Formats: sequence, structure tokens, C-alpha cells
Amino acid sequence: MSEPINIATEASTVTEHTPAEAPTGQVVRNSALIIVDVQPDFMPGGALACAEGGAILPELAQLLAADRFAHVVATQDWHPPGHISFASTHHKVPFEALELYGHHQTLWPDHCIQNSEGAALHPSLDWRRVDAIIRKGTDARIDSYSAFRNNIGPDGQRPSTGLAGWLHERGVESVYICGLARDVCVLWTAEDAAAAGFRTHVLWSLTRPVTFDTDEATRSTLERLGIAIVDTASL
Ligand code: VGL
Ligand code: ZN
Repeated sequence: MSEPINIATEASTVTEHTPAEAPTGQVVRNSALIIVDVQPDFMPGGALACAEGGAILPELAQLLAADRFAHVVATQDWHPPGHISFASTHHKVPFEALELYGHHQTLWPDHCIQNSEGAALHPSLDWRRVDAIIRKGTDARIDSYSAFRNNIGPDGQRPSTGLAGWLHERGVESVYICGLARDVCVLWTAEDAAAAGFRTHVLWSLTRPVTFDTDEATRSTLERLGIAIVDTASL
């Protein structure tokens, strides 16, 4: 590891608080935890930082350690260089937008480039507890926010990642979504989970947005779709 001092500090903080604060109780029946894009590039100082992104790490570590879910799935944003979602690809400025395949596309700073440190699963978490990892955004021509389906591609379709089938085959009925960013990949994952028929929950305190300005819109979208906004205490 390249930053042993940092990582050791975070890990020891987590360990110290685990026994007292870990949620107690049974495994939530037929459930899966979906951890979205917890990667250094989405943390403060990263290429596409979320506000307070690092604040989710201690509680997320406790939740993983508590083993409350039948299955745990993680996504990893994993773009090739020159990805269509990068402003640099279009010689534009990050956070401008353009129309792509007839739909709105926000242009992002270069982020989560395959095999870069910023694209790693965050080194402070124990990823051994994760059953499946979905790498998304790997097609240079299509952005991919949701764990379930890519954004709209050149043919007007949204290719599936296979996650809905993976969960259905394991009898999963309820999903609990956390991670980054609340207003982008978490939101899209929650929308698609609900559309695929899962009882869908967003663990709000275990998410952070690119900008808090979007929080009201995110909440109202989730509420409109019947997606529960919960915290870990209610598990
Ligand atoms: C994300 C923008 C671009 C996210 C990923 O994880 O929310 N946002 N790529
Ligand atoms: Zn991305």
C-alpha cells in the first residue's frame, strides 16, 4: 500500500468503534446490500469528489462487519481512458453537458480510469465480505451510473449488467443501497432496483452527493418511486 500511515489510522478508528456501535440483530431476510462506487476518486481530494465522501467509511465498515445481509454486492466505476463521459474527450470543461444519443450527458472530470489508484475499491474497507463486484462504465461509448443497467447507448438501449438476475436467482427480494454518489449512481441504482421489482431502501447516512444542492430533488424522486429512505438503526 502506498499510504500506510493514512490507512492504518482509518482502520484503527474503525476497529475501535466496531464492538459498541455495530448494528446488532438478525440477517435481514432475502436481502442484499449494494455498495456503490466507494472508490478514492469519489472521496475529497479525488478526481470527482463527493461532498464529505469519506464520512461514510467508518459506519460502512461497521455495517459490513455486522454481517446483516444475505448477500453483499459492490460496484466499481471502471472507465477506459478517453471515455465518452469525460469532458476532456470532447475538449470541454467538466460539469458542462451535451446531448449524447439524444439524451442529456453531464461531462465529468477524468475519473476511475481502469487500474488507477483512484479506481480501486477503497483500501480502508474489508472487501472480502463482498460476494460480487460489478465493474461498470467499461464500454468507452456508454456511461453507466446504475449497478443494474448502463445509461442509454448508441442503439437507444440500456444494456443490463446482469445484477437483477444474479439477485433474483438467489431469492433476494429487498435491497439496501449505499455509497457514492447519492445524486448520481446511488439514485440511478435505486430507480432501477425498484423498476426490477425489489423492495428498495437507500441507507441515506451511508451516501453522500456530488453536491448537497441536489438532496431535495433526490429525496422527492425516491419518495415518488416508493423507495424507502432509511438509516442503519432501522435494520
Ligand atoms: C458517478 C458520475 C460519473 C457516481 C460515476 O459514482 O455517482 N458519478 N461516474
Ligand atoms: Zn463514472
